[in-house]
Amino acid sequence: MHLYTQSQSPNGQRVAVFMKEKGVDIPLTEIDLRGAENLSDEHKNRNPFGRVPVLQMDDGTFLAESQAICLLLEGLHPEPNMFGDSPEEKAKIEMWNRRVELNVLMPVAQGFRNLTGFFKDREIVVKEWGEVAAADAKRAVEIFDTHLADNQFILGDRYCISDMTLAITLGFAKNVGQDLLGSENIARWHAEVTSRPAFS
Ligand SMILES: N[C@@H](CCC(=O)N[C@@H](CS)C(=O)NCC(=O)O)C(=O)O
Repeated sequence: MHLYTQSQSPNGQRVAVFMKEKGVDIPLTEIDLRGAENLSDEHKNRNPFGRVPVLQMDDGTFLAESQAICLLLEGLHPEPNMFGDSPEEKAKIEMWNRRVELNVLMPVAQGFRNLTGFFKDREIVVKEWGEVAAADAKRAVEIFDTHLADNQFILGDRYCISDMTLAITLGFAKNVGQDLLGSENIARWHAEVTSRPAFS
């Protein structure tokens, strides 16, 4: 296997932290996003959407989407379990992970892209859209904060991939000027999650 990624990017971090949780080491190539290497024909041959991370599997085919890559690694390295055991637990983890991706990760990313213009060489940047997206992320994090008042982790006392996705998203958000770590329960939970060895 070979991983094409950008280690500082939130989706690159999702796979990197997941690999550490599993104790898996995969040789990797860093793709220069700033320099638009991800938009080259060579990379679009790996992923026509021109995004990272992408995993080249042993049969030579490519697997994109961080969650799909993590799911493959979960199947190959079942312990520690990060996607759930019972059908009910798996479904709840999927529910929370989608909530994180759709309501926090996506708006944080849109806020970053449209407020900083980081990718202005390849897309139209709308500052007002960035402001709306950042405000949407803030509102969603308030819901997570309320939830975490009564829960050690997102799924009660059970650490799972949804915690990982949210913690990485909020760490990235802080680095790009959207600090969403201020509320009490989020701060307590984030400190606990990021103290795990996989986050070191
Ligand atoms: N849904 C995809 C999103 C991948 C994605 O948006 N990756 C970003 C880095 S976090 C990227 O490649 N950006 C480059 C660009 O937009 O040109 C996943 O989960 O992997």
